[in-house]
Formats: sequence, structure tokens, C-alpha cells
Amino acid sequence: MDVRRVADGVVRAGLFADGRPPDYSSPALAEPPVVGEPASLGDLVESAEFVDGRPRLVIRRAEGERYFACGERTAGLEKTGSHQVFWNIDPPMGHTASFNNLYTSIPFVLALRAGRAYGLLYDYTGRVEIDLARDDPSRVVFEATGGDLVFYVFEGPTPRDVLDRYTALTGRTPMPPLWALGNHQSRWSYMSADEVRSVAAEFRARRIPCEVLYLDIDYMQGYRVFTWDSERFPDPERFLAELREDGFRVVTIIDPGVRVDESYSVYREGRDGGFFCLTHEGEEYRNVVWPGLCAFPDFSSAAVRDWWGSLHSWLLDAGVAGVWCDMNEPALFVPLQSTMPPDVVHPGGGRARMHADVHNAYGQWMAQATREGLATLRPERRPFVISRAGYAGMQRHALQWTGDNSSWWEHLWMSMPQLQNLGLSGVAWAGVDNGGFFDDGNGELLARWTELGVFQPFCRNHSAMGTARQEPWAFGEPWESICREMLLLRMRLLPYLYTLFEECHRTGAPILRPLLFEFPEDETTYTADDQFMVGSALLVAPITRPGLEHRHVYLPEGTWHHFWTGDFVSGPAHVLAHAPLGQPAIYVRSNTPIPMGDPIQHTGESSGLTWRVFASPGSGSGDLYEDAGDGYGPSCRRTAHVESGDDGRVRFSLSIREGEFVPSRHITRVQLGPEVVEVPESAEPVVIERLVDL
Ligand code: MIG
Repeated sequence: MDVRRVADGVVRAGLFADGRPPDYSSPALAEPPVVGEPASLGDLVESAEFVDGRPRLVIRRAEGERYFACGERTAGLEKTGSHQVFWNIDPPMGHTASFNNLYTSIPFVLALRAGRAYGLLYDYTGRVEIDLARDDPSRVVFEATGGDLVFYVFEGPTPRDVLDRYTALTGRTPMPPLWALGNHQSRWSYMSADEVRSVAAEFRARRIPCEVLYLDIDYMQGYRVFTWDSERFPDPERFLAELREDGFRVVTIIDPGVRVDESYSVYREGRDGGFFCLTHEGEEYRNVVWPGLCAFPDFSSAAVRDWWGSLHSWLLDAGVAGVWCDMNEPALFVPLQSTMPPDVVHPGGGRARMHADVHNAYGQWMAQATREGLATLRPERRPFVISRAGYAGMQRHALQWTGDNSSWWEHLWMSMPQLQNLGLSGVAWAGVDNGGFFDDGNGELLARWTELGVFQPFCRNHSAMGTARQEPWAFGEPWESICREMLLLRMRLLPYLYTLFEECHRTGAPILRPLLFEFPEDETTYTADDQFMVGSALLVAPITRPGLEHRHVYLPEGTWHHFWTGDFVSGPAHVLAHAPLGQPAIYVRSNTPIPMGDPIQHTGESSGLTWRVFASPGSGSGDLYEDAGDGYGPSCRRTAHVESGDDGRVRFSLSIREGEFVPSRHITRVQLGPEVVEVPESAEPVVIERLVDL
């Protein structure tokens, strides 16, 4: 086995059968592979071999070691004692805990024992299975159906270190445009421009924040990608410009299937360019999806990705703000909810490969094509791309939404471990369909879901055709008001969330993160998956059952303030939180100042800045990152420190503003207890001292 250190704290191992030359290239990698220095893996590996031509890797399990991550999963946060399958599919309706693989496959495991972590990525884009000490409690076994045996080990010692190293190799989440952090509203489908206009008007009339509206498949002419239905969406340019004036952006869906149709230029270009996947006999591979009979771009080829990317001028020129890649597992209708046969050929622009070997990369390559296309067409803007399918490293290209959940309380609960494991797998920018996609929701479910949803890095309400309408006002009062208040809270949290995105972009730290990320030495956190952290300052414990107003919350070491009352508790502690509708259990880490904005309707409105401080004896700090909210211009950063004495004297200080970006506001506010202090906004340091009733 060829074992080399390829970066600080990252060791790569490769075993190549049949005298094949080593080849470490992979869509997982942000940069081309390096040669590296010879290294050793100690006694981690028990065996690495090919069994009947199939790779098999056995890792020794240290006593008491526990496992997390594994990408997009159902069920709980901890994966010890489970068997995981990595093969992208469009799963059947009603994702239950017994489901294994979903739309995205990231064969990455985070191992943790007594506070010490390491990570392992098994790098193969075909089918992989990982047995996490289920069959044998002393082993973790990786098996693949083909390819070379290539894996990476990421040293800790903390989960934060592992994520830093993992995302240094597989790439970091790009900075999103600020508007992408606002509230998104979708439905399959808003059927006409008039219907979209009326949804937009409702948001503004009801003063419910909304930033982005979605066009699902029905905006197209017979589901032909890169076209507009001329009757229902007659003048897209004017329509989108009007919405833009009212502060809305529009994102359109794009599927990979291209309708086989001689009179359709996208098909003709693809066919003439040899851009589609082929059958084993060399014919165009065809299957049925929404448009009818389709051909499928071979996204493994850079030339095909360039072509696909360029097609997005059809959308951007009309004023579309971002693109939503769906069905890119790929999902096919014959047989229903199937995927491409293993012997489909990806010509790859000279590097032909079988579908079986690249299956899990198909969706990621489509997302890459989309992102690169948007970046080329609008170099001054940050691309906004959503993807359903992906592989390790997908965070470089797109955010992940977790597909077709259901309007069930169980799925509200499932969102938490699902997003936490995605965050531990490098995919920090993620979100579920708020309110649930399939089946009919109800007011209480939507309200509780919104209480959780506003803390997701991606906050979008989406629902399926034929289900109950699910816009924030759909179920009347009191649910509408609760949704409004929670969405306003989200808008107030934008400076904090944007700062977390910058931390994620720089270090790979998840935005919505499990408690174990912050407190890896506290083993109680390893299974505390019905609550989560947003950054290191906020702990959120949603209610995910109907009729309940109370729930258990675990507060790790430190002092925690109840967000609504300010009361504080010293952890570690198990508390019973009272969380009536509209007041979800949110706890703030003491003395950690949180930069908050104003309750705006969308990011086009100007916002002030308030440092919110919950103080108790002790000290802490918090950061603020700012830039123009789009593009690649200058940024600035400052740190706020809090020191609180036993006598109630609280000292708040703001470091000098570093960086070239100058925020447009004139004053900055600091909220210490009930009192709000105003200071002129400048680059100079600020110190405020007050006596606060702690
Ligand atoms: O076959 O475009 O997950 O969000 O609304 C269903 C229609 C195709 C699946 C996506 C869903 C979307 C729906 N799509």
C-alpha cells in the first residue's frame, strides 16, 4: 500500500490492483492530487486487499470508539453499530429511520473517543458500504464494488481539527450571497407568473419576511430545460424585474434530462457535440423523466460541463438569481425511481468510464457545471446553486437540500441529526423542506417546524403538488403570527449567521453543529441529537411533538441564558425548558456577544446592528464579519469582548475594525441587560462599562 502524508495531518493510502498505476484524481478533491511524503498509519489498518477484485479495508476499532457523519442519512446522529450504504438514489416516499442511502453519498466517518477524534474518507464514486462495528464490534469494514482502494485519514485531536483538514482537502463552502440567508418560499409548483405575483404580494402585505421565490418544473415549456412556458410565464424578464423591485429574487429548477426532440436546440447541441451518456453499444442512452424520453449529459466531461454551464444564460439573462439542481442522482422513471444501469458509458471527453464507477459523482458534476456556468456568466456575483445529489466535496459547488421529506412530526425530529451529520461531513450549507414536502401539514406542525427551520443554514419552505398549501399564512392564526415572529428572528440573526458562514468558509466548521463539536470531551453530547448548536453561542432545542410545551434540554459545561427570559443556568445540567408556541427553547452562552440586525423583510432593506450581551460573572467574546454581501470585494471584522464581575459590573469592548470594508450604518447599539447603549459606528475601539442586575 502506498501511504503518504499529503497535507498537515492528512495521510492518504492507496492500493492498486492488476498493476494499475496509482491514480488519486477524484471529484472529492478541491485540488489535483499531490505526491506527498512517505508516511505510516500506525496500527490503524488491520487489512487492505482485493477480494474477488473488490476492495476491502478493515480498520481497528479502539475500545469505546464511536462514529458519526456519513453524509446525508436518516435516523440518529450516532452511527456506531450500523451498516451504511453509499449509493445515490431517489428514495421512496416517507424517509424512515430504516432507510439507508438517500440522494447524496459521502463515505466519510468521524470517529470519536474520550474527546479525541479522527476522520476517514473512503474515496470511490461507485457503491461503497461501511460496517461501523455492527458485524464485529472490534472493526470498521469498508467494502466497494470496484475501483482502487483509496482512503484518507484526517488527524484531530478535536472534531474541529478533523473538519478543518477534511475541508482543506475536499474544499470549503464558498461565501454565499447575503440574500441567500433570507427566507425562501417554494412550492411544486407555482403554476403561473400571476400566482407567483400573488404569493409575493401576500408576503409583503402580511409583513412576513421573504427573500427568494422558487419556480419548480412547471415554468418550462413541456419540462424542456432552459425554456419558459410562453403562456403561463409570458414575459419572464419583466416578471422577474417587477419582483426584484419588490425585493424578491427567483430561483429556477433544472433537471439533467434533456428531451429527445429534433426541434429543441438544447437536445440538438448535445447530440451533435456528443455530450450525452451512451449505452454499452454506443447508442445515446435514453430514459423517461418529466419531459418524456430524454438523453442525459455526461457531466464527467469538462467540455460537457462548460456547455451545460453556458446554457444558463437563458435563465440569467431573464433575471434568474440562482439554480436548483434536482433529479441528479440521476433519478429515472423506467423503472420508476430507478437510476442509470451500471453499464451506461460516460465518454468523459477521452476518459471513458462505466456508470457503476462514477454514479455517486453524477449529481455533483452537474452542480459543478452549474456553479462554474453561473460564475463565468456573472463573474462579479457569488453563484447560488442547490443540489439534491452529491458526493464528498459537494460543498464546493452547491448547498444541499435534503429532498422529499414528509409533513410528519417524525421528520421534523429527523431534520436535526440529518443536518448535524451533514455538517460533520463538510456540507455545512444545508436545509430540509420546512413544513415537510409530502402529505398535508397543519398549523402547529408548520409553526414548530419554522421554529427549527429559521436556524438552518438554508431556510426554505417547500411542499409537493396536491398537498395542503403551506405558506406561512396557510393555516391562519395563531400559526401565521408565530411563523412571522420566527422569520423576523432569523432576519435579526443574519449578522451572526453571516459571520458563521465566513468561519465555515475559512475553517470548515459547521454552522448548525452537534453539541459534540463544541464539547467533544463530554460524552453526554454524543447522543444529544434532538438539540444543536448554531455557532458556539446558541443552543437550540426544538419541540418536535404535537401538544407539548415542555422538553428536556441538556446544557453542557458553562453558563447558559434562556433567550426569552435571560435567566441563567450553570451546566452541565439537565433542565426542563418551558417552550410554548413562539418561544422555542434557545439558550445563549454567557458573555458571548451576538451581533444582531433589525427585523427586516428582506436584505435589500437597511439594517442596524445591535450587539446582544447576556452577562454573568466571567468573560467571553464574539466576532462580526461583514462585506458587501455579494461579489469579491473587501471585508472587515471585529471582535467584541465581555468581562463581567461578581458585582454586576459588565465591561463590553469592541476591537478596532480591521479590513477595508466600511459598513454604511452610522451607529452601533450594544444591549447589556435591558439597557441599549448607542455608539457612533467607526473603526475605533469602543469600551462601555455598566452595572447590570445579573
Ligand atoms: O419527481 O420538481 O425533490 O423538491 O418539487 C419529483 C418536482 C421531482 C423532486 C424534488 C422536489 C420537487 C419535485 N421533484
